[in-house]
Amino acid sequence: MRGRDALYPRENMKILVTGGAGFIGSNFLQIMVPRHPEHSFVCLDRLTYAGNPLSLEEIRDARNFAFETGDVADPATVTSVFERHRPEAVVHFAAESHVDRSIHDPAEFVRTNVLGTLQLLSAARASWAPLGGEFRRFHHVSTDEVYGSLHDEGQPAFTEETRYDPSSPYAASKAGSDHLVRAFHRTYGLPVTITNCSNNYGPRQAPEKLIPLTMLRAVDGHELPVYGTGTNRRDWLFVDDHCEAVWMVLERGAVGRTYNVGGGDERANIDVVRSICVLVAEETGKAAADVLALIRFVEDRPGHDWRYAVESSSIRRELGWTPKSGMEGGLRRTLRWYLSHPKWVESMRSGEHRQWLEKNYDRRLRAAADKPTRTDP
Ligand code: NAD
Ligand code: TDX
Repeated sequence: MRGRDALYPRENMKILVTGGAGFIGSNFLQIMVPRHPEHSFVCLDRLTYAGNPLSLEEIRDARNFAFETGDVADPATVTSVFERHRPEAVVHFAAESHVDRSIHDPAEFVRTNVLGTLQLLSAARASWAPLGGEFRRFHHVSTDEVYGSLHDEGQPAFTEETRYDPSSPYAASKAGSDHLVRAFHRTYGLPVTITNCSNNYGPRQAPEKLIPLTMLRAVDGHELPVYGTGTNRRDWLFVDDHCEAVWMVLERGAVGRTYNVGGGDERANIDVVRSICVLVAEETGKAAADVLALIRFVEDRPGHDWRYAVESSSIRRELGWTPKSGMEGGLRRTLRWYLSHPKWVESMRSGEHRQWLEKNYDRRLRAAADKPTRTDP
């Protein structure tokens, strides 16, 4: 389906991908750079604790790929990237993305997520306005967390019409960025699209998010922190399925539209953690009971959203997207990737990561040690 709004027939698009050294951005580039030799890709990334050049090793020397180190919130950097590379499309992944860090340092989230998005929108507007915006696209990658929390299991999943009600500073900053993207479309006619996706997992995710944190600590025999009672629920999607959704929307999504993207695989955190324990035991030869015994229920995340579930019928119906990976296979693939990339793991777990573990977990784990161990919520 190549409608009036289609990105093509442009054959040689220059696509600016922000945050491409992070989890989802690097998986996106690893898929799209070799698949689309007719396009060229420029990655702009500040290489924070979440970004890693090793995540782009396989495509580093590709003819249709270039890398720029820089801050999306710095106007001079963004202007210079637009002037030198003249991108015709932007896929905006760059963000401070960790809810727990946003609780400790909300200002950095507003700077990168709100002001960074504003700088990119302004640069795209300035660069594309004289060309009328035809065949230009600004795709903004956002989250289901903008909708806040569902409160019981019977409540219908988030749709594109659900009212924004963000809980954490992270979610509030992403909500702010979504509003700016829509405002640039309504006010200046910038050709934008947005996706709001549920929780991703897969290779190259920074080891402070639940799934890689649990996998790597279980392999090392360290305690596994589960917030509260572990009954909070998330809707999980394998990262490649998210990347395909973003590409479909970039290519064929209607201008001005938002598409929700969800895995439709909703699980309680404690069930995810237990599945990982069993998987780690299978893949490493440990006894499952020993790995499961590492679980600790620790002090809850403040403002912890209870349940996310995303209704993705628009993107399924209109663009034909459907997730391909089931969670059991996806988790095993993910664990095997971490086990076979020790250099990457080591580079992500250096100094800064250790400080984060101390700051977020030491007190919680000490308090949990004073209570009798529980294996059930
Ligand atoms: P990530 O934290 O793994 O990666 C973020 C990347 O952005 C890193 O490479 C980092 O170096 C870069 N970055 C941070 N600040 C920057 C700045 N000021 N300038 C330039 N680069 C900067 O994040 P992720 O999990 O890959 O998420 C990517 C996007 O997808 C985010 O916008 C996030 O809100 C959204 N999202 C993530 C999930 C998920 O489950 N991870 C789900 C839905 C939506
Ligand atoms: O140590 C932990 N223990 C724990 O119980 C951590 C790190 C998390 N959790 C819980 C909190 C959440 O209910 O696990 C769940 C998943 O936590 P995260 O991996 O931190 O993800 P979440 O907070 O759900 O946010 C993620 O999905 C939406 C991404 O980090 C966001 O960028 C995305 O927008």
